[in-house]
Amino acid sequence: MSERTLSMIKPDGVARDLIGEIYRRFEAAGLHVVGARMIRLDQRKARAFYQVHRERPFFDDLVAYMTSGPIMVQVLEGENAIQRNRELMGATDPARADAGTVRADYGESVERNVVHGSDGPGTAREEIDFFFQPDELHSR
Ligand code: IDP
Ligand code: MG
Repeated sequence: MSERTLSMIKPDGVARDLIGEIYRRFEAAGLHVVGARMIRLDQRKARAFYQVHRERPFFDDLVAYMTSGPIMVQVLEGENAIQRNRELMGATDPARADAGTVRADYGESVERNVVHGSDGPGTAREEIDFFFQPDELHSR
């Protein structure tokens, strides 16, 4: 079933000019980029995006990291896009991520792990709506 997911290239990925490399991996895996934008999150927006983690000890550091520079936000569309993108990303902690995943190849730490991807259909819908209007998305 074709579905959509929200992806972000986090500030460390943009700063290291990994946009093209990561988009190449999406496209090679059959994930179409149907909407994309470069933005810089402010405190309010970063805190809102990561609401579910607000009680975690790393929350303030996470917000500081995510507001430290520009990010790319994109919507990926394809068969099993949510799961497929999570597979390309690898585990949250790059030290535990499978070889060949984005996080294993480029992640510096459990926090600075280069990419975000929605973790299920509900969060995918919410996260896409958080960043994009329907007319900004262009299905293949
Ligand atoms: P995910 O990005 O693999 O879905 P989540 O548990 O949803 O992982 O955590 C969101 C983000 O918060 C992670 O991608 C990472 O940047 C950061 N994070 C998660 N766990 C830790 C931690 O234990 N220490 C520091 N940062 C963390
Ligand atoms: Mg998550």
